[in-house]
Amino acid sequence: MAIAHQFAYQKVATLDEAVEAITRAGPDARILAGGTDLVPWLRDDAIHPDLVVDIKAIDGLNTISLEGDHIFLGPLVTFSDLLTSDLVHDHLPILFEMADTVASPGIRNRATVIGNICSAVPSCDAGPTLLVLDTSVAVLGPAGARTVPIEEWFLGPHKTALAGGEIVTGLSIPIPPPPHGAIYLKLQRYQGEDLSQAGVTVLVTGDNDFRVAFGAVGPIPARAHAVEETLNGRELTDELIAAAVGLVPGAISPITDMRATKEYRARICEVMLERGLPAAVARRDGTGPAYGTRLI
Ligand SMILES: Cc1cc2nc3c(=O)[nH]c(=O)nc-3n(C[C@@H](O)[C@@H](O)[C@H](O)COP(=O)(O)OP(=O)(O)OC[C@H]3O[C@@H](n4cnc5c(N)ncnc54)[C@H](O)[C@@H]3O)c2cc1C
Repeated sequence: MAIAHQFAYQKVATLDEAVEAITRAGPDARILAGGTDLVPWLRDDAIHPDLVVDIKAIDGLNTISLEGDHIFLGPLVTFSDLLTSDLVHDHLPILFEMADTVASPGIRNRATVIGNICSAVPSCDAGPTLLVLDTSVAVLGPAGARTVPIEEWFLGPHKTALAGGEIVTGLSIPIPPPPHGAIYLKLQRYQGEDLSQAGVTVLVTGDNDFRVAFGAVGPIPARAHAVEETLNGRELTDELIAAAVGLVPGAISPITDMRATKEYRARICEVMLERGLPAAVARRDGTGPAYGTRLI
């Protein structure tokens, strides 16, 4: 279907210009990054913006940089950029593993990580991983710059902490102190271009500090704090894994939709955590499995 809705289009040269444009236009303005969500929504008549502000011509927005003990991702960093970045491979290979599960190369070449969390679809693959990494979302708006902790970012399906006139200018991701291990498990109906039926990211540090976040099994991707509290500071044993898995039903609220039933989603989350916990610990301890290996 062709795009039938009429809207103004503005290509901007700076982020300040982008903020000015969307502030002037009011709530019915949208930023255009990779367009992999925005364009289908326009085509399907699901959104009706008065103005679309294209930020793709702004120089330097696809930067991945090391800033002290953080990795910074600019607003035009795509999932393909994560796959090819040496910084990501060396410091946060979990971002590589997550990006490798997203869509197909054609989509990954355009789809930005920040667009993914701005769309705030419950199944967004970036969500659980950025949550366990305690990411900070940098925002610029008419009142200036501010930072939103990722745990306060997702407010509901398609709802974020972004206020009127604001845009996201970057993600600051702390690198957990070495040694650490992490894993992202994503269940899809088939390997390839399919959204998550259920996903979980597990991160473990040298002190057995565990972080666990689920995606696609609730209105927002979310940390499982009760699961983490049970695990924290303890050596992983079969009994501890069983105790953590027993807490999964209370940590998620899956629904039935075209991709899976809520019962299947709930069960598969238990299986994924059961496999993910020892695998994250094994990665931390240098015994694999290699990042990118699919365990589900
Ligand atoms: C065939 C297909 C398969 C897909 N498979 C997956 C998948 O497996 N996993 C997955 O998680 N997703 C998947 N997606 C969705 C994924 O491509 C998007 O979520 C993408 O990451 C969004 O980024 P974008 O740059 O394309 O954003 P756009 O489409 O340009 O924008 C998306 C939304 O974010 C806003 N936005 C973008 N950047 C900013 C910014 N800097 N500041 C403020 N607002 C901003 C836009 O205004 C818009 O509302 C798929 C999409 C398609 C079409």
